[in-house]
Amino acid sequence: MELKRALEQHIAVFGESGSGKTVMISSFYGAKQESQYLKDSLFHVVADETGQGNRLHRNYLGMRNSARLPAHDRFSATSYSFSIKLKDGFDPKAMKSSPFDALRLVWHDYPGEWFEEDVSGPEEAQRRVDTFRSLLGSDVALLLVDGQRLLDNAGEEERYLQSLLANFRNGLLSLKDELLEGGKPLVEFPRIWIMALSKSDLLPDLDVFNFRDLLIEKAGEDINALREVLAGLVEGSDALSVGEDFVLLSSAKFGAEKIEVAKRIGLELILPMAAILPFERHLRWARAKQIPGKVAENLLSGAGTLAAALIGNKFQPPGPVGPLLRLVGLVFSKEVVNAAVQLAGDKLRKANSEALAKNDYMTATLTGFRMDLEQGEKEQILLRSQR
Ligand SMILES: Nc1nc2c(ncn2[C@@H]2O[C@H](COP(=O)(O)OP(=O)(O)OP(=O)(O)O)[C@@H](O)[C@H]2O)c(=O)[nH]1
Ligand SMILES: [Mg+2]
Repeated sequence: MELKRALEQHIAVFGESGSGKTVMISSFYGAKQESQYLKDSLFHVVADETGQGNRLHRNYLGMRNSARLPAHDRFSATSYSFSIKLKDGFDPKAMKSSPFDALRLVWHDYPGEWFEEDVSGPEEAQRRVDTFRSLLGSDVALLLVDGQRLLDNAGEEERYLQSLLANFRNGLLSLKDELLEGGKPLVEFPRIWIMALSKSDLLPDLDVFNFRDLLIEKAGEDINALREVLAGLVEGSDALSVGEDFVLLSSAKFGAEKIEVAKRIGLELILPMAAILPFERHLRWARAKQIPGKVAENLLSGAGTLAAALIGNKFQPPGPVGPLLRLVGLVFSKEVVNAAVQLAGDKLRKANSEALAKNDYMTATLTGFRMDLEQGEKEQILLRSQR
């Protein structure tokens, strides 16, 4: 079989110690190994490193079966690579016309201590910079806001929120000189910074709008300040969303005697957010001419292929294309991209069931991801930027 590119999406997760990073990735991965999931889903999620996958799975089983929490692994920044493999039964013809035949998610954990505290020596300082560099290829970053800490500071949440955001800001500033070689701003950099409430099960009355309002009311200035720092790191800083998207997450319901891993919130949105949000957002910015050329090229290189896969590879002869669309993908006509961008609501559901009927699993999976995002908004656990 002809070997094609995997569409690879990276996501960076920033969270302080105890904010729930390890539990989250364990719950994300473990849930996808449950027999019911394997049966129902169109794809399998497989850790590219077997040992790492087993560790996450074991963490999950420990929680599910014995209410045992994963050990803290402070300071250990790790990247996890997962392949999203389509289940057998897809139509090889549909696959053949698809511009890629696999998806991959790379998940980067960045420990918040490296923002909170001074590093212990030059070696750790170097590791901190190297780790940050390794996640620069991520399109999406999640900034974890710890639900437990919000509860602990009920009524004066600003105390926690302002210090959290100040830590992130100062951490980034302290990395700046080493990140920017010769002071040159970065082209490749996460441009969508989502505020994510972890442990949202502890705040059952808070929907995503309340979460947004709380952040804006109690720490709006700090979000602005963080945005300014991030803007100072990147080329084309108009193409940047900081604190404009919000999501609620919970990895399980934690009781004294049991941990109910089936009661998750928002974890099903992680793959769709990583795969689809950048596509939608980058095209929108490109159309609004918010991106300078070099940046556009970088951001849009995958968009055309994703557009084609989303609408089921209805390839069209390349008519005259403008410069933007030439970047989006040489062979993709304006119609393909427009059709993909505008796919929503009933049209989206129709495209999804048509793809399913044709056993075109790649299109079905990607349209399914977009439906997940719409559903997340309906359930008020996700709020996407309108910009
Ligand atoms: N209620 C609730 N508690 C959670 C959730 N996720 C994690 N916790 C609690 O938070 C603790 C810390 O979670 P971890 O995942 O270990 O945190 P971490 O971010 O990996 O922390 P470090 O390894 O120290 O960087 C867990 O032991 C749980 O008690 C959640 O979704 N809901
Ligand atoms: Mg951890």
